[in-house]
Amino acid sequence: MPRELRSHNSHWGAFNAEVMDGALVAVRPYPLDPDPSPILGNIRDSVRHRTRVAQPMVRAGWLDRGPGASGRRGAEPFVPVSWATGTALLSAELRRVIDTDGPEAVYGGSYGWASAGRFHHAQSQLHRFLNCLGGYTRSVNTYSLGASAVILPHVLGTHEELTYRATTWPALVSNTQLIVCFGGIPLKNTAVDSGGVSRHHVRAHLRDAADRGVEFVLFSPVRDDLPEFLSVRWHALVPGTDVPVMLALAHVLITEGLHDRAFLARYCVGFERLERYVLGVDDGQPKNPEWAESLSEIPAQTLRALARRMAACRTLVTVSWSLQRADHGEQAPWMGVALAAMLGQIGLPGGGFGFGYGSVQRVGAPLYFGPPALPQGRNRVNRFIPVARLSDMLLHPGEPFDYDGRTLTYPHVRLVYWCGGNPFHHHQDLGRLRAGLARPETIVVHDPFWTSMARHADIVLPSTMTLERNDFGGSAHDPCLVAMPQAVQPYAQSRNDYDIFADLASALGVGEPFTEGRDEMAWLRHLYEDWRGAIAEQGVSLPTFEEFWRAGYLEMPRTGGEFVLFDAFRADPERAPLRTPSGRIEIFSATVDGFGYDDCPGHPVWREPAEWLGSARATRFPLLLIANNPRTRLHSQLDMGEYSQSAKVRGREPIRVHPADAAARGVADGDVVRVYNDRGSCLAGVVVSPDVRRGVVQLSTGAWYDPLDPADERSMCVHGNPNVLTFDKGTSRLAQGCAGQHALVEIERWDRALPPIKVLDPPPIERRDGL
Ligand code: PGD
Repeated sequence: MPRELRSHNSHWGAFNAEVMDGALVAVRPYPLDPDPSPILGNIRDSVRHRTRVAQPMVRAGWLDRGPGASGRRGAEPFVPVSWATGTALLSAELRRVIDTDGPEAVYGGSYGWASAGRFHHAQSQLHRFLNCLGGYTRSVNTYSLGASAVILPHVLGTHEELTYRATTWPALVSNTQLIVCFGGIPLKNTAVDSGGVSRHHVRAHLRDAADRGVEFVLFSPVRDDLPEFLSVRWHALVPGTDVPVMLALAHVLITEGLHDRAFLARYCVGFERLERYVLGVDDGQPKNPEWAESLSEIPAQTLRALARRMAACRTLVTVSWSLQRADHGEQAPWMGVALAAMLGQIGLPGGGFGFGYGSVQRVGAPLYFGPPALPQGRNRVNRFIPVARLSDMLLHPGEPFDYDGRTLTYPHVRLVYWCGGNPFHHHQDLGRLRAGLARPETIVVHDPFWTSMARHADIVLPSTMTLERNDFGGSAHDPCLVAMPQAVQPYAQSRNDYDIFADLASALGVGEPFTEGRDEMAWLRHLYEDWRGAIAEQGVSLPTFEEFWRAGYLEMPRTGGEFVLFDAFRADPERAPLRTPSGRIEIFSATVDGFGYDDCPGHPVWREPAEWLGSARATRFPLLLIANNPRTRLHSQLDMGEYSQSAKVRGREPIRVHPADAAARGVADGDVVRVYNDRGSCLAGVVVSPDVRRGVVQLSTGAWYDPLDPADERSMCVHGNPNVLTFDKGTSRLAQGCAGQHALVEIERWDRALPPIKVLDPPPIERRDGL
């Protein structure tokens, strides 16, 4: 049989699927990709992996006792049912909930990245379906950018432009002399972008920067947050103390007269308020380098010298997205902007402020025409939660909460519907999440795999994997729209989310509004041709759908040249003001100040995080855990894949430990440790490494949650999911964002027999006749 190549896209790279005899035999990176991601190595074995969901499943207790029988979610067997039974049960349950409590009783926030195909985009499909039924309670913002999405519009009048119009890499590399990176530019994250990546370009840009002699200064507890080929001065600060370091740099600039007064007067408001704070006029505490040293452990002299150097050359201050995924996460990007403003280089090529270089591939990329998207319809329910307040919503219905100057109320949710996301991956304090998930009357999940969220559902509907359907993938930050023709047959009885929703919609009397009479290929053709027509109106001619589908890859023209962030504002702040109340950079925001939040006042401040190495709690749990995004997979996706598995230590997620901390605990490379605090515990496999600072351990997210005792909400995870340890608290009353990066923990060697990993096998299945 000849081998066939099918073009395809994933969030971590475009590729050709090599198919023989109907089976996927290899995954070949897109030939034009200069730096393909090894994460592609997870795909091949996952397609027919035993953790695929084979047919619709219903939790035994829900089937026997009906909705509301929640006591043993996550600890009961599942009963396989036919599609007809599954559709009938679920459509009746949706009707019951909506008729009894209205559509707002359905939580359809369904956060998650799902897959790169834009038509089969799982969240859009779910939202379109629920909108046909009257709407749903939604979520706002993301786990990626919970705090910055709320604070930065108050400060800069925009959040999006920091990503979409960030100074492009060539403009940056050829002008910058010094990049001061708070949180680094980790290459592992740039492997990934939502919608797909056809060319991984960040490594090449960084190499270019190295060749040009750009200086890099890294403030991070983890050395490889910048690649080793750069000339880097690594300052391994105490995690969570970036803001004191920035304040101290500001202190030096002010006291030595190095700040750009003219820029601050013309382009900013409220600098005087920050200045009083930095100088300690009101609280008696100057935020000088000695003060910052006492918190961050970075020598005062180092900070003084750095501030002088920053003022003397073209300097970019970058803040990674991870810094705002922490308690008081609003402060680091806000103070980063203020520091850059004091240097007076905002709006100049290679100077000013950068946010999220190294957090995904798109920051610093040019813009292309964004791909076609499925219309989601209109949500007639006006209830929402900030996305990371999921457990609060489930545990505290009817109670008030603060958000961006408003007091809102948590809705009474009866039915939770998840499609294309995994809260057991992305949410904090999983013991608390499990308590929350015990509350709703019904939980529905679509997923190709038996993820933990699927295991905690009542009705599980098996979705196809992306290679089992037709689609296209791409993003506005990538030059290629990729045709994704079906490569292999659907696994067992799995079906496309679209077809599942079409049947449910038809059973609920909204079949026509949902499908508009189209099947999968008719939708693809329709969305593409509509999109092509809109682009033609801008004078750009693209191939027909048939031509695109045959070619597999559509190389797109750019919609613009190089960007310099805020250059128009700098050129003429009267004609191109920012969309803030003052039209200028709000170093002091009267709006935020007016909200009266003690944990997010009117200008950037240092507030102690709930957990850091300086907390009293550190006497009990003396190590600071960094729970960052993983290197060997995207989030929790395809954790069973070959590449992700290759990094495990005795089957457990690797945890990096500093040699001194390892020695103090009698722990060596290759040992398994129990990582614990008073919220939970997990096992992890030790990698002793000097690349994390002393007092810090690093355990990435994404190992599938695998409780030793599934009936115990706070059971130890035997696999290494760090979210059993993280705390579930909003970043502040302003943004209520995810603060999952940090938690205090302790580790101890695990000398007992290693419990088996169960999550890489299906849960117990109880076959019954006639269903
Ligand atoms: P994924 O693992 O990508 O995680 O959280 P997110 O929920 O996005 O989950 C996607 C799920 O979709 C997988 O289960 C996959 O199998 C499924 N899926 C894929 N394709 C399809 C499909 O076509 N249909 C259906 N129905 N399902 C599909 C990510 C989130 O985690 C993010 S973005 C960030 S930045 C956060 N980061 C951190 C962090 O830094 N630290 C901590 N502690 N926690 C975090 N959580 C957040």
